[in-house]
Amino acid sequence: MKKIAILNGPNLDRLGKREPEIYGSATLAELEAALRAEFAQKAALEFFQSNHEGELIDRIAKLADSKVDGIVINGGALTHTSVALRDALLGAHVPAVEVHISNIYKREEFRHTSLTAPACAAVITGLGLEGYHAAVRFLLKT
Ligand code: CA2
Repeated sequence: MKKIAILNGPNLDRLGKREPEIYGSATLAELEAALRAEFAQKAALEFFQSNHEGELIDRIAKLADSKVDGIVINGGALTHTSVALRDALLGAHVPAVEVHISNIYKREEFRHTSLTAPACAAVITGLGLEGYHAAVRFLLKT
């Protein structure tokens, strides 16, 4: 069974608790439950959220060492700022899909640039939480 890690960056622990008009009303725990329900028997899912850039980088390195099969990453605002996160993904040599709940291209201009996207096989933006499901489905087929 393939092992897929789902990583969420800064402030995504607030999902469902603030700004439902942008990010919806489901919590991160509900997202995890929905993914576990869809992929039970199909994938071994591992979840990690951190508000700290270094913790995300450390986790990516550990996942690479443990030969994870794929990474789904919503880097939150680090997407737009973090060369270090991009380097961690590039160095991991693990297929990754970047997910954004909102459509970053319909929002402020500073969100239109993703530093991490070039380190990923694909980017899904604006599908809401369905983007995470689509990302796992894709990674299971690669
Ligand atoms: O649309 C996305 O998924 C984002 O990655 C979310 C980031 C934002 O900085 C990116 O530009 C796009 C922000 C995550 C904050 O999430 C919250 C969720 C609920 C309440 C407050 C923040």
